[in-house]
Amino acid sequence: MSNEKDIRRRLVEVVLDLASVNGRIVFLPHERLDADALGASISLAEAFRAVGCETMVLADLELPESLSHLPLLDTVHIDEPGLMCSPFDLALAIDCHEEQRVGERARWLTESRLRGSVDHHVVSTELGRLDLVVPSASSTCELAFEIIWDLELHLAKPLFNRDIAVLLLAGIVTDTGRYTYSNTTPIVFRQAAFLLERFDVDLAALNYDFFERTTVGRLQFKGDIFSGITAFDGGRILVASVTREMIDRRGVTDDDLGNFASEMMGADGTEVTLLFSESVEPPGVRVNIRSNGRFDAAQFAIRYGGGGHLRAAGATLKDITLDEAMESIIREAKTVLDASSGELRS
Ligand SMILES: [Mn+2]
Repeated sequence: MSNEKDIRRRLVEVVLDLASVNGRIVFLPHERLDADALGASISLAEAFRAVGCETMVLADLELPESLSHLPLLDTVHIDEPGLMCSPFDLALAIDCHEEQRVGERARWLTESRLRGSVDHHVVSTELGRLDLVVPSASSTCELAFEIIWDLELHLAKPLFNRDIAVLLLAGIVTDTGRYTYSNTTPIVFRQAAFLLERFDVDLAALNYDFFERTTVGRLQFKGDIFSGITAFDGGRILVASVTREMIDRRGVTDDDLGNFASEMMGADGTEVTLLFSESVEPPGVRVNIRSNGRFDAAQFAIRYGGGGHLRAAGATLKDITLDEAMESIIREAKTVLDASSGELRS
């Protein structure tokens, strides 16, 4: 098995080869993209373009309002059926590595000459030669930083710029919960220090936009969700749910429900939180899973066709009602939690 450094070197070599012939590279952030997927996609696209490649970031839908304060959003293209463009030399899935996580856009992975990914989720499919998947990394933006750093050193030419700094910090700040989650390592602080020393980035404004800015409707929506929390297993599992009616009533979007699932983890004695929501695109029921690390959220999500990390994961179940999904997943979560507690006792 190749290690992370080998794969990164290989990826950089491929990019340099493509740069010498104006090769074409497409970046495919996962569906329902977040700051990390978008930040890494645009940063890498900018850096690879600066070394001579033609690049395109291709998202599945219009970008959510919650990301509208980020730079370079006008460089992002939205996929549509029959989108005409010449074939790509390299297609990279970003912040995911499975075809199903990019939905309809998976055709670009299969039709491109080379394919790969840059990701930090738990591996759930077989990886190829250009799949840089590092579950110990805080974020895909952390990996994007390393790739751009390698390119800078190799070419002895500055590639980071202020926009890239903002985008990388956006992904790192959100995926580490502003440097509070267990994935916050010395590496992320070193990267942040480098970016802040070199560029004038307003970190306080970035934090405000991601974590504090809200609306009255959103505050009321949060109250609706939290007032409906139910405790199972003596409070070890906390469950809440969101119907379309709740979303419509408050006039909000369901962009960042994961944050509510994380906030619920703060309740004393909680080991797992499950936040269920009726999803329109893709249709079905979404479950956001958070854990204190004793319950493997990633492995649990993979059973339902989802994925993620040890402490934070999610899945979307198709052709199922909210009640059905809740009943079967809560039952299964109890079984898994009981089994893992048994292992700890023995
Ligand atoms: Mn991420």
